[in-house]
Amino acid sequence: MKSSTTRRKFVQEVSLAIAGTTLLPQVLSAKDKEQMENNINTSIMEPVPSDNTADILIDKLIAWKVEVIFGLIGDGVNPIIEALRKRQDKIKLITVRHEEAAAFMACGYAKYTGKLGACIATTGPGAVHLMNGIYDAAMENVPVIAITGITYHDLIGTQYTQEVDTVSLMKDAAVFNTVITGPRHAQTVVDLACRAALTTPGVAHLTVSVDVQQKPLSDDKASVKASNLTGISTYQPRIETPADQELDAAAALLNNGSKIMILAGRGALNARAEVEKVAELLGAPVAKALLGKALLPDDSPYTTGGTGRLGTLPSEQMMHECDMLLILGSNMPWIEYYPKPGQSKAVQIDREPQRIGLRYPVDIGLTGDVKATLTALLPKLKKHNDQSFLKLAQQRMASWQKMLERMEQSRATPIRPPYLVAQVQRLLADDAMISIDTGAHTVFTARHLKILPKQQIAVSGNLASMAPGLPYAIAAKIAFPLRQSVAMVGDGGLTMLMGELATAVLYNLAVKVVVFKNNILSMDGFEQDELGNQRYGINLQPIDFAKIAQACGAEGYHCSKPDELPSVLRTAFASNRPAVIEVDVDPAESPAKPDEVKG
Ligand SMILES: Cc1ncc(C[n+]2csc(CCOP(=O)(O)OP(=O)(O)O)c2C)c(N)n1
Ligand SMILES: [Mg+2]
Repeated sequence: MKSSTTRRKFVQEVSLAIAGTTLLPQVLSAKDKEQMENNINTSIMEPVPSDNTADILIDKLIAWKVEVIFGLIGDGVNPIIEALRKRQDKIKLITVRHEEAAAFMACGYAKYTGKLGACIATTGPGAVHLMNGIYDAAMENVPVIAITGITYHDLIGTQYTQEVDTVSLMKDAAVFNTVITGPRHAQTVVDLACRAALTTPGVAHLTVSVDVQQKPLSDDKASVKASNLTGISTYQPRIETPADQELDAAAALLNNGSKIMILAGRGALNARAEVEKVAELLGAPVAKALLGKALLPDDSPYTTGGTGRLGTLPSEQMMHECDMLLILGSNMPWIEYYPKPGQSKAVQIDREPQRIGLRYPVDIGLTGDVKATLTALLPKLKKHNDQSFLKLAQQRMASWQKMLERMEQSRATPIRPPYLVAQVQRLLADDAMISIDTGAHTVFTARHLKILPKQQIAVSGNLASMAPGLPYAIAAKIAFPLRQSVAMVGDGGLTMLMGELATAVLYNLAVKVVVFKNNILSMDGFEQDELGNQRYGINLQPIDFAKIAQACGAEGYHCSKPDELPSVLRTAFASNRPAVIEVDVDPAESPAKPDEVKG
């Protein structure tokens, strides 16, 4: 412990609820959960008079069990960086090459762990760079705290160098967003920010003038009203369940359905057992939104796999044939893949009341945590004796899988993306963390990767941004160093943030980056075709990613021959260093809609 912390007095025993409980997929092992429980905070520290705003801010983050903060330094946050330096035994600063990556990493870290992700950037350009990753977290209700600097407190509004109003910048995305006015204020407001990020969940943003960051507590005179106010570093996750009569009404409706379909998303990730029980009881197949892919393994008899634009044909067919839809924690955006209006009754369970009825006109909307609500609902559901709808789904899935397997076995040259996904799949550990970027390769990976019960995926689902694949993979490896971390990325997306290969090397993170190299922005090419437009602006000047990787100090591999792919991947995956495997894939392979996939 550093001298400044030894001086601190432990004043209060408090408990910190496990961060983001409701976000946690069940794939976390007992060991992971134990590790998280060990992270329960048991004490908060009372600042001493010489502590400045930055010290208090970082001590508070430590009290909230933030162990890692992703960011990039700058003179707008130097005092905060100094506070981090002094506490590096408790909180680690991971220095990135681009702040956008820092925000994606904070978001990815939170997605994989359920804990609070954290990022830091200097004022002006640094803060501006964060924004894409901030929106990624905001649009998926991922708990992230973002720290930025602002100019000197008496130069605000004077068009001073790098002056950006970072509160305005974050306004649209943040659930908590304020200026820390001094060390006293930091004592309350950091707690409020962390609690807001974890309970909403979403992005909390705190910004501090660079000179205020250095102001000691002894120099900060309390206002009359706030003299005794200090915060408390605790929170309880919001686990709501609907009222009993609402559950009765939902059960009555569901018990009346004959062809019942379930659509499940990210909000159901922690409710695998409950979803399986409902599916079994109601004879209802489960279509998984992309963000809910890890909810059920792809070989589960209850699932028709993905749904929507990158889903399966059986999901689409069953959705279009059901007479009862149960939506669980999903906001799946592709309206045309829901039942036709009027075709089906619907019950929706979502922790956010604003999401009820957003994509489909439901008959009953229940506001509540999916796991807790299903637990309360299950005893009210009657066993559905007719299982023919589920059986039909299973038959359709069997022939769909056969067709996909034909594609996955094709050893055509150039390499077909389904073959690449299948070859990667063979090397994935049972508890691998798979980060997917945005593009045609997202469709191939979502469709052909058969997820296992303990595996996790992270993808920019709602923002659908290019470039998070590598940052997510880095964050995953930092969160769980012993687990395999694989990024499936396009050549366009990787180019955007490939500087982070140097970050992986710096921290010796053995991430495996699989590049679908087709030398085009393929997804958009196909979208242009669909519109009947001529292709324009899609070509990428080819880059030798293997050499780029090597130049960064990572391992770089290239493969263009189907027969060589298994051994190239095996070598790259066996290494304990970061590795990029660029694979020349067929740019003509269409990320087809479910009903257009041809084996
Ligand atoms: C930051 C950002 N810019 C642009 C887009 C629009 N877009 C979506 S997919 C895509 C192409 C991605 O190309 P690449 O990474 O090479 O993957 P591919 O489609 O070739 O598999 C583009 C331009 C986006 N989603 N995000
Ligand atoms: Mg591409």
